[in-house]
This record gives sequence, C-alpha cells and structure tokens, in this order.
Amino acid sequence: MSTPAPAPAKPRPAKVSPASRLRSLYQRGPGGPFRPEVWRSPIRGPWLTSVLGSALLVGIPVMFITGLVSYAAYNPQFAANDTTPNKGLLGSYLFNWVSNPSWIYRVSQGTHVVLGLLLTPIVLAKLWSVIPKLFEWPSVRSVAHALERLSLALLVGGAVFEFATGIADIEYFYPWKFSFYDGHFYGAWAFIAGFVVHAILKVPIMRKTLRQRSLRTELATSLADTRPESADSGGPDAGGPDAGGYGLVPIAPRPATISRRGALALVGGSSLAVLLLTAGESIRPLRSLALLAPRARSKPTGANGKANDFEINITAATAEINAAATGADWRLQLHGARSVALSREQLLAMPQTTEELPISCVEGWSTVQTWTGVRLVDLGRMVGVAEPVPLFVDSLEKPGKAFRSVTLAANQMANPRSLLALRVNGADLSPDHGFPARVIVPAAPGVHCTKWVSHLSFQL
Ligand SMILES: Nc1nc2c(c(=O)[nH]1)N[C@H]1C(S)=C(S)[C@@H](COP(=O)(O)O)O[C@H]1N2
Ligand SMILES: [Mo]
Repeated sequence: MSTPAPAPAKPRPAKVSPASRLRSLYQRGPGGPFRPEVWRSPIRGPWLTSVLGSALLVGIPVMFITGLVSYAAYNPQFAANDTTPNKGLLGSYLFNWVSNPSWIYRVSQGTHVVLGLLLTPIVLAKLWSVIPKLFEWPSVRSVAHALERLSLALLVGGAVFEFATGIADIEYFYPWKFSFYDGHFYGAWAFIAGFVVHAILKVPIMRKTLRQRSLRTELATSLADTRPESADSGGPDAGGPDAGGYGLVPIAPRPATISRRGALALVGGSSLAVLLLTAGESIRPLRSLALLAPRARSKPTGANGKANDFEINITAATAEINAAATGADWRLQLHGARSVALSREQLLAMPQTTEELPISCVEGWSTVQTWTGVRLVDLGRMVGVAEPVPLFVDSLEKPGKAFRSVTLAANQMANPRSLLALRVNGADLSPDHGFPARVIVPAAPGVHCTKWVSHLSFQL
C-alpha cells in the first residue's frame, strides 16, 4: 500500500490580527442600550431637551449663587465654624457675612432649598431626555469629544450628587460617611464647572432648536398628532451621532403614548406639587401643607406650649441636655477684659430688648418670632469690651456635638439687635428652644443661634 497522497492544503483563513478583531468588536459596540434603535420614545429630541434645558439654565445659577451665599454666611474665616479642609481657592471669594437686613439669609436659603426641590423633576426629565447619549457608541470619537464627555461626567455626576445630598440633608437622612457640608461644597464646584462648559457648547444649539418648533403650537398638539421631531431638526449635523447629529431623535420610534404638552405638564405639575408641599416651611399659611418638610410640622413639646409653638430643630432630649444643668444653679460665664458669672435672675434684671427676628435654618425652613433678652453689646460692656470683637459662644452640650459652639463675627456681636434671648413671644424659652438662654442674631443662619448657652467669650 502506498501512502495516500497528502490532501491539498486548505486555503488558510486570512490571519486576523487581535488588534483588528478588537477594532471590529469595538465598532459593532456592546449591544443592548448601546444600540440606538432601542431608544424609541417619539417625543425625545433636541426641542424637548432644549425646553427643559432652558429652565435649568436659569435655575442652576441661582442655586449656585444662593449656595455660595450660604457658605459665606457660615463665616468660614473663623476656624471654629468652618472645617472644610483645603478649601483654598474655592473658598477665596468669602466675605464677612452681613447682619442686616435680618431677612436676607431667610430669603436666600429658602430660595436655595425650595428652588432645588422644584427643579428636581426638571433635572430628572432632562436626564431622561438625553439618556441615549449616555450609551453613545463609539463612546469616544475624538479628543474634543472626549473632553465634552468629561464635562458631562462632571455635569451629570455633579447634578446627581448635589441634588441627592441636598434632599437627603433636608430630610435628615445621612446614608454617607463624609460631612454633608464639605461634600455639598466641593460637589457644587464640580457641578458648576461641568455646567459652564455644557452651557457654552449647547446654548447656541438650544437657541436654534427652540426656534424650530413653537412652544404655543406644541402646547396645542394632541397625543394623536404627536410625531417625532424631524431627524434633521438639529440643522447641518443631523440624523443621529453617526451622521453627526444630536442622537436624540429615535431611529425606530414607537407610537406616542404621551404628547409633548402632556410630558411638560407632568414635569411642571410635579414641580408645582413639590412647591406646594414645601413652601409652608417658610410661608406660614401654607404650613399645614408642608408634608415634605419635616421640621415645619414639629409640634411643641413641654413648657410654654403656645408661645413656643414653632419649629424645633434639635430637641433638648436629642442634644442630651441635662435638665439639672439648666436649673437654679445655671450661670452664664462671661469672659472679656474680666470674667463674670450671671444667674438667669441677674440677666432678667438687666435692660431687656425685644426684637422680631427669624430663625432661618440651612435646611430651608424659617420662622419669625418675637425674642426678648439682653443685647450682646451690653454683655460685652459688662466685662469691659467696648468695641466690636468676635464672640465665642459655647453651650451645655457635650464636647464633640456638632452644633455645640460657634464663633460670631465682630459685626454680628456689635449689632444692637443681636440678643442673648431669655424669652420668646412673652414667655420663658421652652427647653427645646434653648432654656435658660439662647443667642439670636439678625441674618445669621439658624445654626449660629446657639441654644442652652453656657459661655460667652469676647475675643479681645
Ligand atoms: N446648642 C445648640 N444650639 C443650636 C442647635 C443645636 O443643635 N445645639 N441647632 C441650631 C440650628 S441648626 C437651628 S436651625 C436652630 C433652631 O432653633 P429652634 O430649634 O429653636 O427652632 O438652633 C440652632 N442652635
Ligand atoms: Mo439649622
């Protein structure tokens, strides 16, 4: 037997280098949400995105400015108040917080919180409207595209972080380990950096897109007449990202289940509902509606019910105030050029001043009450302090409690309306509102109006 002739060699498959295999895998994309045809809502498109975007273009800068104002109001030049590490340049705009007019922090911070809440549905709708962009493929097309996507990471990451931490804070929910105050501050700078880049890139497109459909016509268009935006509504670069368009108009739209006017009404209605359910934390007649504002509805506890019936942030029990320490043996320790200890009776025997002043919490709620007590300047004079100086205020709380002590700025100490209050609305302070004595300073954030005061040290 002869050995069989060797089989003719099979044609060798063309050798595919691993690099080109990777390249073709990359071009095909990972599938799933990365395939543009899975995004089918017929109302998604640059016009709807631009309408939502224009609301945020106004709202977000107001949020940023009122946020910076609030940060300044903490008087961070005083190490005792501000603990943000390495704030450096970002904190460099800081100025001495004013103590006039008394309502300024109330309005600014009320705006920050209520506006933040009512922008939330708009932010969510805006994110929904651009979600196909998150799954854009190829995810990076050029250096410019990479930079744009980096700015989007700051923008979207910053927005989600700022809204989530802000809302959690006003609902007293702290599922994280970092300080809210530091995190919200740094997050704001990251967010605004992404926002500015995004606005520069998109405002021209937004203006062009808004001109292409009239809002009035859109509001008159029923569900049955709702059609996708034309793929080329984006102008020269139309037809999805591959053709260089915006990639928002669906390639394979399904029939509309909501009109554009329905979608806008849903978002606007949600914002309005949120507004109604929170505005009561600053606007008294709406108080019983403020279901989303936990402190607005807190009920008075303990002594002097009526006069002391207003929002309580932290109760005496939560602050672990020892009732015995607030009794007849309590003394106010006053330090200046000399030191004095005063009983509550001695304080009540001094000239009393009555002022209508707000408590304005950083969490957005505020309430104006009528406080009676001794002027801080009078207490200063008593220990030989005649000029404005910073004032360190300490309370009966345990060392380490977050709001135990504060340093007021010299202008706050010197304001003739700044009081060590002993009474409110004609009655003694209740334990929860700071008995035996609390500080009340015009225009200061609520957190600087220390309750259960034990020491006042004028920083000569
Ligand atoms: N000692 C002390 N003072 C404090 C607080 C505190 O926790 N401890 N909370 C502050 C905060 S954050 C606010 S908003 C006001 C609230 O005052 P109120 O509870 O009397 O309305 O008190 C401030 N004074
Ligand atoms: Mo507060």
